[in-house]
Amino acid sequence: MALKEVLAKKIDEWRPRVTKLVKEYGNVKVDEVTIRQLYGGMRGIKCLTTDISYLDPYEGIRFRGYTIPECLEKLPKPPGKDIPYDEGHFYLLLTGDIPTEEDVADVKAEWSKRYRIPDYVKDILRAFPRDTEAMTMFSAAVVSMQRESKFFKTYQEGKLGKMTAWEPMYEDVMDLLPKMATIGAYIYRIKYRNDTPIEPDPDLDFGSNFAYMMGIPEPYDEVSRLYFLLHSDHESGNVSAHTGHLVASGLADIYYSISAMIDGLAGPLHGLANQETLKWIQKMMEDMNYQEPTKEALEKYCWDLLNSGQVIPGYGHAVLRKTDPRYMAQREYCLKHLPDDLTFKYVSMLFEVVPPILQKHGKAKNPWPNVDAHSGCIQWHYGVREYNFYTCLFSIGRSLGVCANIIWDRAVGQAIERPKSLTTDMLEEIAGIKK
Ligand code: HAX
Repeated sequence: MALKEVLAKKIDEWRPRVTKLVKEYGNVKVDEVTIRQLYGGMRGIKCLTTDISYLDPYEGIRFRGYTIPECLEKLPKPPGKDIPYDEGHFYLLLTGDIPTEEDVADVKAEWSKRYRIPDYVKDILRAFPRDTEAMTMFSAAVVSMQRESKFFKTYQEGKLGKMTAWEPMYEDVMDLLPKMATIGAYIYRIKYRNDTPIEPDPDLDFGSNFAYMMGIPEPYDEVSRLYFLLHSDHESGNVSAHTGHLVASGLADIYYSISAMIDGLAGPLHGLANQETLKWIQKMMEDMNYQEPTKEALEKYCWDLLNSGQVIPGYGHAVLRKTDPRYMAQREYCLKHLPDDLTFKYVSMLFEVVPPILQKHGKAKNPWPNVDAHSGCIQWHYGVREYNFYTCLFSIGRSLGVCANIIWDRAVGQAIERPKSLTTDMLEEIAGIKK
């Protein structure tokens, strides 16, 4: 059965569960909210729903109930390769089922028709001054394609029904996702490779096509598939996923929503952390004359950073309380494929050195590394050395999960988001400080 039919069946089965919860159990209390949480980025408040992924603080992410090692083992892979198709991972995110080879081939065939980006997108990208941030170009390219939206067209024609709204959203997602790889690679080639874009090859899978359009030989296809899978989703509350969901909740189409998601990734506490980490490590390597790292030298380096009031990039997490399994998956890749890479040796030794230091420092609730402590090192090894591009890679991966979430938002009729605000006066009253 084609993906859309499988999804339609799942949606029909799912809706009564949501309806029952809201109608019969709508007043059941889920959580309480404290003043600390209101000022503290709403940390830990249980106020969103998603079935695409769940982040356990001690176990890390599960995509549709599967851990990262389980996904890497169970999802279909291209012949002779170790890392699964992103097409199959998207199928899993969307349906909750591990796809067959045939299911993956269907998605691959759908995407292969849709890799090419319109000429006007190329013109827009070319019109940017070359020193424009890659993320700015990415966000603008995606929103520029809004005129293609079938969801928006359906709305304008007055045909957007609550029960059917997911269908044009699904079509938009299938149009946009393959283009995310093309836009990313296009920006890379015009900005950093002397304006030499490479057109997509429709016969290739998502990760291989990206590697091909980047102009980087194997095993960069494996690196790309792995990177996109690992970054695809992390529940709904992180800045990028939440921004995408929030914008879509106003019934904006996927182009507005994913452009906003990209903007949400751009900050140093979120998606930009991967380049900040690599920058920091490479400065450290330079200061140590590119010698093999020693524990003592790294310890001093970390304490100097902390004592200057800065955070150790790539360490800590708002939810996780153990080493991020996305970090571990990349570490395993490096142990297998690039054990002698000097940057990896630094990354590896920091893994030994930083957690005890952060514990001693006593501030960070989670002293362990997150995904961003590792990813830049692999990209650098394969020749992607333009730090500012790294968050674009994150954007391509994250769009897989955010798109799956937004289709389901429309399928179960998620309402427009509108939490309530309070003033400082009101909180002082609630706290009993002021009468
Ligand atoms: N180094 C030093 N101090 C740290 C720290 C780190 N890596 N992580 C947290 N802290 C500090 C915080 O700055 C905070 O200090 P103050 O009380 O003085 O403000 C204190 O510890 C408590 O913070 P927390 O509750 O443990 O962490 P938060 O939930 O507030 O923030 C962050 C989580 C990921 C933003 C944080 O750990 C951080 O800044 N890490 C470094 C940047 C980074 O790696 N970001 C990527 C995260 C993964 C991601 O989303 N990628 O997209």
